[in-house]
Amino acid sequence: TSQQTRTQRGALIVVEGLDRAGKSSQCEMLQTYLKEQGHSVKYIRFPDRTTPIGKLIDSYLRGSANQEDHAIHLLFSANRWEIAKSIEEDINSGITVIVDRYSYSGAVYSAAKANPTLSLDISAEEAAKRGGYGAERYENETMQTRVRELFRTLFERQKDVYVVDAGKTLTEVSKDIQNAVLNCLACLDTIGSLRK
Ligand code: T5A
Ligand code: NA
Repeated sequence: TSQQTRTQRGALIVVEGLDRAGKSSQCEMLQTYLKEQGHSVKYIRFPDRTTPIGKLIDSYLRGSANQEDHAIHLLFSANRWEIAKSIEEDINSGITVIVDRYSYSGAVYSAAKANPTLSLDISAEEAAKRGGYGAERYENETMQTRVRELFRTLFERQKDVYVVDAGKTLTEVSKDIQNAVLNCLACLDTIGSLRK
């Protein structure tokens, strides 16, 4: 590949966790940090409530509209597919994309090699103390406790998943996330230079 100019692709950084675990706060902080480090970064959150499909999801979550369970599941999926292509293009052009919630078997994973997934782990009780909790459909202890269990089971044997204790302060959580991401980006650089 000596004649070709190869763009170092961006990383796809997935942040998962319970409702109010602090995902959006941490994604913003990580975006700022990586920009300061000289990376091109984009931040996307799901559900993206601004698209036509996103508006349906939003009214479902706020309880002002009902949806059949399979239908809402597909709407969440469709909401990701709407912009999967543009995420893939961004990654291929060297932009690191931070996604606030994503399906684990997402479309763009095959395009990428080092994909840090950060799971913001917090107890349902701790999360319930946070601002705005309880406003949406799934924000109750029974649901969140079950979600936490399922995330743990799903992520248990996954190599690229960093479980972060999201019950700590904003700054502490942010430091843990930065360390995990720096490890992963270093790994990405190694892959990039081995390829040359
Ligand atoms: N959903 C979503 C599905 O069912 N299927 C899907 O496919 C997808 C994509 C909405 C719902 O949709 C469901 C899951 C959800 O039930 P969402 O819009 O991502 O999904 O909603 P939330 O997960 O609830 O996102 P939030 O924005 O409400 O919570 P975040 O992003 O986890 O938390 P954040 O950063 O907004 O922080 C919440 C509050 O806590 C404070 C913040 O200042 C804020 O007030 N906070 C802290 N306080 C103390 N210490 C810390 N370390 C703190 N970190 C944040
Ligand atoms: Na929520």
